[in-house]
Amino acid sequence: MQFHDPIAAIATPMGRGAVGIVRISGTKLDAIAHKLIGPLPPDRIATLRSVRAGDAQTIDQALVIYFAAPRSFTGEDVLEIQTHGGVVQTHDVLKAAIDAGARMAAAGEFTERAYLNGKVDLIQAEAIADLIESSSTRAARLALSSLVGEFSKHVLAFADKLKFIRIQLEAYIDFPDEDISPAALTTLVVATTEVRDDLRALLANAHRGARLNSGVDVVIIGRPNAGKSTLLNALADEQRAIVTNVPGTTRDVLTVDLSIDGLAIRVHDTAGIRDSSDLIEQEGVRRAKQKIEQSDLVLYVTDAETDELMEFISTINIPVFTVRNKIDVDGFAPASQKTSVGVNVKLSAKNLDGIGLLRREILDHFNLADHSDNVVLARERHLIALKMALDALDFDAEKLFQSEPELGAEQLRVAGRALGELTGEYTNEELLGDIFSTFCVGK
Ligand SMILES: Nc1nc2c(ncn2[C@@H]2O[C@H](COP(=O)(O)OP(=O)(O)OP(=O)(O)O)[C@@H](O)[C@H]2O)c(=O)[nH]1
Ligand SMILES: [Mg+2]
Repeated sequence: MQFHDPIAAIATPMGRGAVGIVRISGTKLDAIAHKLIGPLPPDRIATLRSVRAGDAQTIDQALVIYFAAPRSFTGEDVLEIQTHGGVVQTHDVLKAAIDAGARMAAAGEFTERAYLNGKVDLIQAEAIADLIESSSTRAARLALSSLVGEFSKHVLAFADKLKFIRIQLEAYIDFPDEDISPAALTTLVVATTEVRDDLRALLANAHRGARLNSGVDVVIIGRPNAGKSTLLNALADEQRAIVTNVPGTTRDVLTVDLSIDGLAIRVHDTAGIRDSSDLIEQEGVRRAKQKIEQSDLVLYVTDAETDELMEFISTINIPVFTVRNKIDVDGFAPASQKTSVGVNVKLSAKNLDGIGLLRREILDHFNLADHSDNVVLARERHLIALKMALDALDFDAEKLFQSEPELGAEQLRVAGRALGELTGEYTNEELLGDIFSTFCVGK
């Protein structure tokens, strides 16, 4: 257990509430406690105390709980003071804690200490932030599963397996006169292949989880008057964009955040694409095209079987759903059909006919329609590390282990190291700074 100087912060949101919690963690807590609330109360027993400011004046009656190291969130001694949750009150108690010898905690510093003291690994520490930030129940559940160690468990198991294979391989390297026996070779090759396959599956699930975590960008494009803004409103379930029968109504990109079955989606409505002499419209068209590059999916809205945008659409190199709108006019039934580049959907945005179909196809496209439990809530950092491990294992094990076992062992080491960086077994200051600085103060 490492001990650090005492830090303090308000752990509850700013503003008025029934309680406001001031949390203190570190060494020398008894000295601070003495000035603040008298002797430390018994470990883990909620105790009512008077809280005193630096000038010995009583500033609050509060419930205090002392968590003796190492059985605390940070692994250090922790004192929690549950004040009456007024803005002034909570700040006064924090100030008193500072006057008594603590210093203001930096963002994420409590969690960083929990990590440094081995209470959580890096994936779990990140999951704490993701749980707090989660925008849907599904994302919250996944964050919790990471927090209790589900994601880490897989990663650690793979790392262990890789280490085991490497040690076996190195045993052969140490005795160069002996050829690796066919049976032993087969075992190592099979084990390596297994790890590689499992890692690939984990990466795929992590990709799905990353989308749940950060959301996806979907851009609606098409000719003027095709019904793009009407479609946005239909997806958003409210009248967000102006709809008129005047072609060229939308100019600015209008973004609406919505959630389909737990998937956070940013939908961008854009100006109808056409050659226009109107300066404002030209700029709108430029922005529409620019938005395509930053998106994960294009909804190409058209109200005819073909239009002059077709050629332009075929040059887009991200997935495109062709949304044939206004089927109420032509008398088509709502329908959807998967194609090589995306999906064709027939709907009426105005009559909300077929919108459910489109929603389902979007979920399906991002592979989130099934509620498989294997999804892990991943961050970009996790995807990179998993990919690095997978790349390191991209070799013909049978050939390499026989012909160049040293190189094989090195590749296994690199893969293991990438997994170690994931859990925080190997890390550096900069990475930790990046991760914990995004936390809120008091966490
Ligand atoms: N009959 C019918 N009319 C629709 C449908 N969807 C949109 N419209 C009508 O088509 C016209 C244009 O709709 P918008 O949603 O403004 O079209 P847009 O593509 O955003 O147009 P711009 O912003 O000008 O590019 C409006 O009069 C809508 O009411 C539909 O499904 N059926
Ligand atoms: Mg519009």
